[in-house]
Amino acid sequence: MIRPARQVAWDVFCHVIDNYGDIGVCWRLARQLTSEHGCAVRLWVNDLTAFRRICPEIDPLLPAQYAQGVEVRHWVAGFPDVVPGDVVIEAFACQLPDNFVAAMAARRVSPVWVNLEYLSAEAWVTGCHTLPSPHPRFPLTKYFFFPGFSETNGGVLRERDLEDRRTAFCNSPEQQIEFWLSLGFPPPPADALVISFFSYENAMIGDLLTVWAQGKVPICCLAPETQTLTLLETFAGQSLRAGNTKRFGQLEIRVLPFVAQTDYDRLLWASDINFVRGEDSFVRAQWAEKPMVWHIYPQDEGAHLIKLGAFLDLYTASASTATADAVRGFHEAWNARMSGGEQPGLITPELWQRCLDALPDLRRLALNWANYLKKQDDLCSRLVRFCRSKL
Ligand code: TRH
Repeated sequence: MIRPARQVAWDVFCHVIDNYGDIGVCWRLARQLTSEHGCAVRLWVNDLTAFRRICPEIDPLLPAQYAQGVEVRHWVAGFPDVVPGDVVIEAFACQLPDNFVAAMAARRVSPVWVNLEYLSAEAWVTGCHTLPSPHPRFPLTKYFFFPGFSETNGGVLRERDLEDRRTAFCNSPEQQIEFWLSLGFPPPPADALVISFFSYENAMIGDLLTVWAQGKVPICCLAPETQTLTLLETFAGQSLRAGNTKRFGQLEIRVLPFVAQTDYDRLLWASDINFVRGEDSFVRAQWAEKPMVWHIYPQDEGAHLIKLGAFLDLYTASASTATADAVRGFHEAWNARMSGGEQPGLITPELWQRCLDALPDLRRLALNWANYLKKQDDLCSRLVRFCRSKL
């Protein structure tokens, strides 16, 4: 491929381990590098089928294609001999192909090599952010880039036009109606609390849906068609698929199709509360400026609970004790895992009621948090600046 002169060439490597967060983050980054920073981005992805779910224009059968200005390459075994770009990003410590690393070392000027790490609010992140690690064999240095929630680390992804797009959507009943119809549903009932519901297979889903069904507040639960469908079906006592609407007391469940990433943002903006998971939906819920519940990706020996606690400490720092307790209590229950597996029975009507009572405060908290984050540079800008300083 011929690239225009002076355009910095980036290779971004994404190894999808499971689900959609790895590609979710890499795809956002690749688009932003291209559209906002004028970079020529080649995105290597091992699983184009997963990619297609968040970006339907991807053809999983093509070894190379362009999508939204990004060159997308299928990362397969038997990696081709290509000339590495000026910057190489390995996302989430994915292992680069050996011949590619050798080609990096063979370049006249070594590429800037960055391992884009997982997002964490833990304090140690700042100390490790941008630390170099020399390659044991080649004259190459890899830098660790840690996303986070302060000026002293890598920040979080945020497109330049995100705020404008969100505001335009939230102020436009027409756009919202069009959005609901595009999902195959009418707008939710006006008196219902609208909850988007994206989580891992959490044994407490049934308990929570029961609390909602038997509660006083009408709830419209928007559940994307994912692996949690089986648990929803167990609760419903019937099979479910995208397009279904089912009613249980005060609870209406709508099973949504899995939508493109840009539409997922709209879903978060259109909901009153967002249940999210992993990394990317978790960040997007923060930009939606709505109360949220995070189902963190479970790690061995409960490491994720430390990560969860670190985030909640920051997120609730300005909250009243009652509000902070409601947030923490619900998150602890939703993320509870004992050595034998998840613990049903922790989600109670009282726990949920504490959240409902705190809702006005939770809305303020979400807004304050987003305003705090908005004062900082976004991850992509920080990454570009860092890489430029090493070029
Ligand atoms: O899917 P996730 O659980 O992803 C991951 C992976 O498990 C990964 O291995 C782990 O390392 C990481 O989490 C922390 O959750 P996440 O990060 O929220 O990614 C989901 C993506 O899917 C996000 O980009 C939003 C997108 N999405 C859509 O595009 N459409 C949809 O309908 C939904 C529900 C999500």
